[in-house]
Amino acid sequence: MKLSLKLIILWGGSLFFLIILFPSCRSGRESKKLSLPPLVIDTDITMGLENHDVDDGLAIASLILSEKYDIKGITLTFGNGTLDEVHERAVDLLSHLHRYIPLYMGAKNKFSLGITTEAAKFITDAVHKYDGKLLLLAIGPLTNLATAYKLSPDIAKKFREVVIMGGAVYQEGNVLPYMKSEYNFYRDPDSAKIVIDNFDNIKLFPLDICMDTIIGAEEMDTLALCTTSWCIYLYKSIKDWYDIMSSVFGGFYPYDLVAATYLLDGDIVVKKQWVKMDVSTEDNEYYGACITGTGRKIETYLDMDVDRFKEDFYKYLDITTKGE
Ligand SMILES: [Ca+2]
Repeated sequence: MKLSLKLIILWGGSLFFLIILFPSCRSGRESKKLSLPPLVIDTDITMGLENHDVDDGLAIASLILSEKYDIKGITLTFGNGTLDEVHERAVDLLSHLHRYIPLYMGAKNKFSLGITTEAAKFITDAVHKYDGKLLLLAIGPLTNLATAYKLSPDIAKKFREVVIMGGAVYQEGNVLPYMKSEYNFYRDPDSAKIVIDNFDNIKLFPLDICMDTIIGAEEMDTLALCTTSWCIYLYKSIKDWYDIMSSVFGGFYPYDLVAATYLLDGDIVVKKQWVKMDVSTEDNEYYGACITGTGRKIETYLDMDVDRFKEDFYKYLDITTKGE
């Protein structure tokens, strides 16, 4: 918490400096921001941390670089790493993108459900402030969102969209040994169940669509040819994970980036379905699994246009080799 506050104060200072020096920039940028849809990102980013997944970093970067949303805050959760690791990685990414977005510390583990954190508080406040207009992209365990719901149950009906990467509906999961559950839901099934049972306007991106393609050798080779400082940082941040995953899968699955790309280009989706769904909290091989045929109908995204997704990958992550 201290670090994020410090950063906010530091960047707040820089922002003040820029506003004083460049008042014309302020008016242009602020008027543009006013017309953009407000978005909160709830994440367990670990991009750049050795042997850790990179998809949250790609998701956040694409949303920032697109400038299609007014990102009001990023709420942090345990998941791919510890909360402190996640915070450190979020600070690192924002520093490299030279962007100021407030960070809010959230759940340390699944037992944080129901314990008020600055993340849960921020989510409830933001939903009330932007009543009916706020979008949320949830790309980690759902503890922060479920805790926000416990603080203020009315928020469940007040989002414009709650875009979630989580669950495995018609295909096997990605958690050993049973492969019934998907990782985000598995890390906190109670919270996933609260969200699936209660929130309106959910757009669910399960493994069914998020594993339609991989980021493989072609994408890495193209990224390596891009020589902007951003591309160099990005390549360095994801190479280690690519090397680990490519030996098994030929690349890494872009999971969270798929959900983020939907927010930038809804046409990547070619198949969706309303699926009756419950989340199992039973302490057996179905722990955290999606159980279909029971529960509420959830708008579930199942297949993507892979070529279009790959085009968006380069476009929204500013990967260009033009003129070189
Ligand atoms: Ca994630």
